[in-house]
Formats: sequence, C-alpha cells, structure tokens
Amino acid sequence: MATRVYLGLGTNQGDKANNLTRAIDALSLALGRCTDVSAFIETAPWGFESENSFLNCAAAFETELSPLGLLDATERIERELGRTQKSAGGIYHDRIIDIDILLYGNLVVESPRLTIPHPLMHKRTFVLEPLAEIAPVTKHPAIGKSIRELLEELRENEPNITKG
Ligand code: PH2
Ligand code: MG
Ligand code: MG
Repeated sequence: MATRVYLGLGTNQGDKANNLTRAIDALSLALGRCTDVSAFIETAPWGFESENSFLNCAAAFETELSPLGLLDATERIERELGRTQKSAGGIYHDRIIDIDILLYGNLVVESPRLTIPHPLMHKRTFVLEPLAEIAPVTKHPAIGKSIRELLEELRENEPNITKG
C-alpha cells in the first residue's frame, strides 16, 4: 500500500527554480507518483545569515518506500544535484538543494537518523506556507493540529516579523 508523503524543498544557490524542478522530477522517478506541488515562494534565510534568498516549495508523493528508504532516496538526489554539505547541529549553509521529509502518512518516527514529522516544521513559515497550500487540513500526527492551524498560530505568535 502506498503512503502519502510530504516533502519540503529549498534552494538558495544557482538557478533556483530549475533546482526545484529537477529535484521534483528526480523524486517522481525514485518515489512514485507526485500528486501535488505548491507554488515556489521566495523566502529570507531563516536561522542563518546569507545574502542569498531562498526559493521554497512543498510537494506530495505516493510512495512504497519505507521511511529510511525515502531518506536514502532524498539524500542521493541531493548529492546528484550537487549538494556537498549537510547541515548539522543547527549550523546552516547555502545550498543548491535541500529535501526534507515533513510527513510520512500519520507515522511518528524518532530514530538516530530520522525524525518524522520534521522536528522544526511547525516553527517555520517557509515550510508551513507552501505545505498549507497543498495540505491545509492534513493533521500533524504528533501535535494533532492541521497544517492551516499551525500556520495561523505561527503568524499570531510572530505577527511583525517577516521570516522565511
Ligand atoms: N532551510 C534551512 C535553514 N533556513 N531558510 C529558508 N528561508 N528556507 C530554507 O529552506 C531553509 C532556511 C535548513 O535546511
Ligand atoms: Mg532543511
Ligand atoms: Mg535537510
């Protein structure tokens, strides 16, 4: 049985729209049918300083891959598109492409290599805004609120800051 998964994609180097499009094409081949892609939105770097703004989007796929199989596929595609550095310990770098697993059905996973839902997704406008476009009523399985609700809460808590 295929599982519906939601991914967050981001890039702040090179031809950003092309990077997102190529990543989505490669993901469709590796994962299975792509059912939805949000608009590509320009966002300010969040959590680090850079002169390069981001292009972010969210995409949905139907996949037979396991959570770790999905992680292997996203990391392979990141490397194939030219990503060299992985962020670690909250230190971020400019990147050609970043592909994050946001949701895997209703699954909650906490393992050394992988945490699902993505541990910071509910704190990031650059994730929730595109995700709310394609999955507004989908529930965050650990918090129990919809993506639209999480986005509204985030905007209420930080109304004056234009963030990524
Ligand atoms: N990704 C990060 C850190 N900061 N900021 C924006 N605007 N977009 C991102 O995709 C992003 C970020 C870590 O992966
Ligand atoms: Mg990321
Ligand atoms: Mg990542």
